[in-house]
Amino acid sequence: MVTGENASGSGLYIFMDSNVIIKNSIVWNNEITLYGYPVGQKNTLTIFSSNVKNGKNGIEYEVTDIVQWDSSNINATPFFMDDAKNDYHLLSFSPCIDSGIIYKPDKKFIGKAPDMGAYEYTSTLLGDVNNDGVLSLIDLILLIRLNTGENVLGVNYLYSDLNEDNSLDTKDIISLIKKI
Ligand SMILES: [Ca+2]
Ligand SMILES: [Ca+2]
Repeated sequence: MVTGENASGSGLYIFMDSNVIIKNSIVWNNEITLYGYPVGQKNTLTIFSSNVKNGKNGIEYEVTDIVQWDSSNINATPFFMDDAKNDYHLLSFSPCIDSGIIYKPDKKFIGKAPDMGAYEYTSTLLGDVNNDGVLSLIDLILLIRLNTGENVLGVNYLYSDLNEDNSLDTKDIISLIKKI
């Protein structure tokens, strides 16, 4: 994630014949610059599944550079918790939640897909196993699957432990049934 960097008026400088890939990131309140240094160098930027302020127009580059801009990118206010205080956790209604791409099967995320930015949004609702902000039958089914030892992708482990005894077991399932 690159945000609010003021040095040299830019968030990210790409130069010296670089080949940079940006994914699942937020580039906000600054810009990406592909810089032709030394003169005549060709830089390549591939960017996908990211939130870039002003979209492709937020990227400065020279004719020798290549920008591979993917349609999975968005240009939408990220709604950080408190960016004035450098808290870049996402608020529950952030468009960056679940908008990233699953690029590594073993890379952990919470919800349907990874979030853009540095932090995965975590619902603080106890029992919200699928991290969608509500308690429903889907959470119960996921919790039962977890309880059988299945490795379920995208679950909110922390908030699956309903009785907060540091173990996932039938007690949590019963507790969730009572809440739904
Ligand atoms: Ca849920
Ligand atoms: Ca438990």
